[in-house]
Amino acid sequence: PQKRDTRRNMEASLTARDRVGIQDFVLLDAYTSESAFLDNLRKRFHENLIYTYVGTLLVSVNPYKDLDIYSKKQMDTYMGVNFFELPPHIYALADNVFRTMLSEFNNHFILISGESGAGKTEASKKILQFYAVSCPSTKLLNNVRDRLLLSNPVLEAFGNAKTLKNDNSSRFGKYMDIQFDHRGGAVGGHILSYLLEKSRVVHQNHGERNFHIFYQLVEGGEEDLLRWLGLERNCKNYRYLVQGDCAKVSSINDKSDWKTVQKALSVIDFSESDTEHLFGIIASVLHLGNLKFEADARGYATIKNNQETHWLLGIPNQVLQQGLTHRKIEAKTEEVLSPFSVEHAVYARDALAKAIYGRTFNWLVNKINESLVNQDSSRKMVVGLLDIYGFEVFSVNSFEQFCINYCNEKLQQLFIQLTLKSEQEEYELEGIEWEPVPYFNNKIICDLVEEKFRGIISLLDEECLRPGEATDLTFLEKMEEKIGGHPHFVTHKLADKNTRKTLERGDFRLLHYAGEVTYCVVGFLDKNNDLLYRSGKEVMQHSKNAIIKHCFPSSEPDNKKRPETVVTQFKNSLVGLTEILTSKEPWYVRCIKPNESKQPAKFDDVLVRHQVKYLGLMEHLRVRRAGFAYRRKYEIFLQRYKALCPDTWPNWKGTPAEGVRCLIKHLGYKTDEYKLGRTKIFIRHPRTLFATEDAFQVCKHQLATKIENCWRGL
Ligand code: AOV
Ligand code: MG
Repeated sequence: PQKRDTRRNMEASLTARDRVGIQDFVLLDAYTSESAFLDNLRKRFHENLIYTYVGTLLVSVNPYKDLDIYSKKQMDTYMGVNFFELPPHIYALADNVFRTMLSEFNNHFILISGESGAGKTEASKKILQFYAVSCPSTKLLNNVRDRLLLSNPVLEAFGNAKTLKNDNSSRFGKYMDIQFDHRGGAVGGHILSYLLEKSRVVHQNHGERNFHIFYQLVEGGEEDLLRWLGLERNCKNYRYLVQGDCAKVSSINDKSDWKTVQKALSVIDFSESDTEHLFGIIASVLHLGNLKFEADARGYATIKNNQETHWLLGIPNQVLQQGLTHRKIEAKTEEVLSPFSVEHAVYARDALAKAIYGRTFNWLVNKINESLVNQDSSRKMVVGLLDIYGFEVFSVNSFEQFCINYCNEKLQQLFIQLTLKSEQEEYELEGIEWEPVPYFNNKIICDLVEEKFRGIISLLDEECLRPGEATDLTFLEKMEEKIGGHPHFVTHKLADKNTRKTLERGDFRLLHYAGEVTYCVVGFLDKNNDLLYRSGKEVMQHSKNAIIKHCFPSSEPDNKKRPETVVTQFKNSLVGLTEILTSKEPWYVRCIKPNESKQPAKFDDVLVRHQVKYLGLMEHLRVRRAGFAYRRKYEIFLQRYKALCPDTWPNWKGTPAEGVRCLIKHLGYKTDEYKLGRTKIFIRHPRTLFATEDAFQVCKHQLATKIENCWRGL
């Protein structure tokens, strides 16, 4: 009753439909018009109603200010209430996923998408927080809950950074399984991380920062710790921290974030020596960045200053010096050391810094996973949360943006396949009358990037196999030759007169589903090869730092066997991710960025309209509106609700389809509310199913009481 009261109050305060718009686009009168869609979104945004449904899909517009809608009280309000009965909320979605999982004993995932800064990471955190509060709690479960929650600040510290688009931009992809037992207790978790943007360790564009953890350590680290690490409390002193010229960010408090991370590490089972080694590595990367090289009389590199690095890494100074200034080459029967030029040594130093950081990040993810392992081996169900880097376009875009935008292209493809494509195919398959809704299928762009032999990835890898001969420019020429005619690909040479003005000679442009992006080809080969000299690797094997020792095992295959290129590894990991996702029930949060200046209360029509378009929201709405919100196999539907009809309870003798027909007749379903397909029942509106579900709950309760009374009587 308390919940119903809250609901009534909310409804009362939300009476003026004109003011607050409509909470589900499916109910919008002029539903096919993009302007009406936009009007509704804008109206609600200005009333601080950032969430709106399209059926069960949640649209979220970033408010860029703190709203008082994430309190414990709000969580309580949304717990266990039917989806459409309260104003739209991320908690309603989380709760609905949770309860569906519990009633159907299956696995789910929530795909959170939208461009950089649209609010994906925030949304994923809200969902996790909701589960942390709403799940049953015991001492053991609370322990898991705390670890799940606290894995976030740690991973964000090491994997997020300020970019021009977002002060807390995810620079890695994250997929997290939250595991539940049959009662709904959170019993464990597992995180998969995808391609960390390692290049940021050694280079940041103007207005951007390195990963948060570096600034947290320098700003927040205790005096003793800094002294021990040989660091000074001044970011300006470190070459790896000054290139973006914005060490201080008003929205970020590095000092207090440092404290949060410290606390989190202790909860996630990090021993004192783990943290010592971890921060030894972070500091050593900073020191590594400050290493300077000089040319000796023969023009070879020697190290000018080297105070702390070797000590922090636990590597003899001589060994480190040699490893940074020479490479090992195999001659016929012996190995010879070939000295580097200064330029070459700088390159090798940066490569080593990136490798150290990248491998430490992977170690960190593994370590967190160890602490989240579910101790109970009984069957569990999962809700997967996918929060990946959003589509991004900067004034100069490089290999990193190419990978990130390719990843978004793949997720859009998955969304299309799971909603627009399969939904429409299912109606056809089930023999339901259907007027097809046309949509833009971005498969053509995915193919352009990943097709075997002639996709961009294949061409890039091919060039990477020709060291000495191939350059970034030959890669560009190869693309022009092989895919020059593709409608989504253009270069300076291929462009018409007008477009040519907007392209440099070393650029190529892709027409992504979310817009055009011009990539500068410089660095593509190098970043894709991600070469780390063997001597650098071997030097690391001397380390006394336990994490480094673990990250650079001596059994690692050397350069003789060619490792997979960065983009191919990434492509394969995305194939794996797609497989994980398609085995689960999908739910969607589509995040929208209201303006480019990160300001509250500013709704840029052109920007939002563009996102509504490319996120496929209008098409999704059309399919939803004309289609059916729910569908269940006859067997499953009958099994769950058969107790509601005397003819089907306790056992129905005929076919499941006949049973369902009998059941819904008894329940009084109206003919326009449902359709019967070949294997499934399709229900148009959620409210129909909710009414049935409510009746079922009452019936279940009555049955339980009856049984209890029986026992008492006995
Ligand atoms: P992203 O994950 O989608 O971008 P975030 O979730 O990091 O974007 O959101 C960017 C910023 O917007 C946050 O740091 C908050 O300041 C603000 N914000 C987002 N959602 C909310 C909300 N619900 N309430 C209040 N403020 C919010 V990227 O990781 O860049 O693709 O790679
Ligand atoms: Mg993010």
